[in-house]
Amino acid sequence: MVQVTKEQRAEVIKNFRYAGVLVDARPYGSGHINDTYLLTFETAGGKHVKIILQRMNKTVFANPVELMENITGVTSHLRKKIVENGGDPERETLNVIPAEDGKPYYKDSLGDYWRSYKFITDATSYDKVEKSEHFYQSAVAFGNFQRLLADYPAETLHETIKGFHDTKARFEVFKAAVDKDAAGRAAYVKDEIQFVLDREETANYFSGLLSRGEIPLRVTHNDTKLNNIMIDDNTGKGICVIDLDTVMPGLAVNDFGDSIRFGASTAAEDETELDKVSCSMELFELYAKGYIEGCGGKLTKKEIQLMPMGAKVMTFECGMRFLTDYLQGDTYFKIHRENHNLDRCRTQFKLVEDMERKWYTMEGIIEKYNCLTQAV
Ligand code: ADP
Ligand code: GN1
Ligand code: MG
Repeated sequence: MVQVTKEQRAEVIKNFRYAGVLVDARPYGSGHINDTYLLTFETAGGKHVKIILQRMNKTVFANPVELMENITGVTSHLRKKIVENGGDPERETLNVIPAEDGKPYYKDSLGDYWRSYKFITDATSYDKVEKSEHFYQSAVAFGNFQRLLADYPAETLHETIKGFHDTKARFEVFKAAVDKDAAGRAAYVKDEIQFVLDREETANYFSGLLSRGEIPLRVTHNDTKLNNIMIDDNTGKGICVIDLDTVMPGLAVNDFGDSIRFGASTAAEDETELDKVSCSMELFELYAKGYIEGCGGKLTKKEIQLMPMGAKVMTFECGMRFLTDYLQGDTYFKIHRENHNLDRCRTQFKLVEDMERKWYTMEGIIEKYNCLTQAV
């Protein structure tokens, strides 16, 4: 997407209901999709108030209005439950700040869509596990999120990205990208292409189970990276689940798996020294324990049993998506250096291989917790 100009940002800021005088505005966060800014306002009493402002990615999200309908629906539902449970709805869920016209977004004169949230203070979103306890707490929080949305009317949710975790369909898109070779890069990545082609069964695994009714479709987050959760700086608890763009009907095993892919890796998603990349079984176990606890008995035994497969499928899918984007000329994920998507793809495939090696260890860990649950 075209860079945001200062004039564009100024127009947008004027059109939201903010109190006070703007004293600072800067790019913020390390998401791969939206353009996020941190704004600071000084109010009449001299207090500094922080705000999140985001330009939604219109290449990725075809219908920002429907997307915001999902977010206002989900956050109102969460707010109600948080209040009922005696929690603090200002910090434990995202709070949308309306535009001047009362809508939950603003469409600027260039046709870009923007939205704004209250900034969650005294909390941090981590790109890497710094304390293993944080990872455990993020698992409890993502599990709670799943539980709190268990009675959300799924049929009212728009599918913000069609077939988002339809790994089978993504495999077909990948093959088409190889055939088209739009950026002329296929010859450089023969090994990576072969890695994907050798794993068609992995790509198809969940679609078969779903169509046979062996696992349920639930309201899920679908992008459960560690940096999509705010960890409270004082208590170390997962205080708020953020980045709700992809909340849609999906699989709980995929939510579990995506967290493992990102947070249980011993290295960053774009690490270039592949020797550093492996899937930590200690972190895998901690997350499994926290997620099962957080879901509070809502998961079936079959879903729990499939958790290692969720980890492998999500990691494989993500690697395949990075490689597809590399082949298509880096049009989807934001990149910050040459070959960035290829570097990301390689870490994911290294993790998949490591999970394949550690398969029985992962199954053993999950079996242990599955025996402890009351799930059916
Ligand atoms: P992307 O889809 O690009 O990943 P996110 O919605 O995850 O965008 O936002 C990017 C980053 O901005 C997050 O990782 C987090 O650090 C920060 N952020 C987003 N919303 C808030 C919020 N309400 N309060 C504090 N930080 C936030
Ligand atoms: C994107 O938005 P962000 O950075 O949290 C992507 C996820 C990928 C992830 C890989 C809407 O997540 O699906 O798993 O990058 N989000 C979207 O880091 O495509
Ligand atoms: Mg994010």
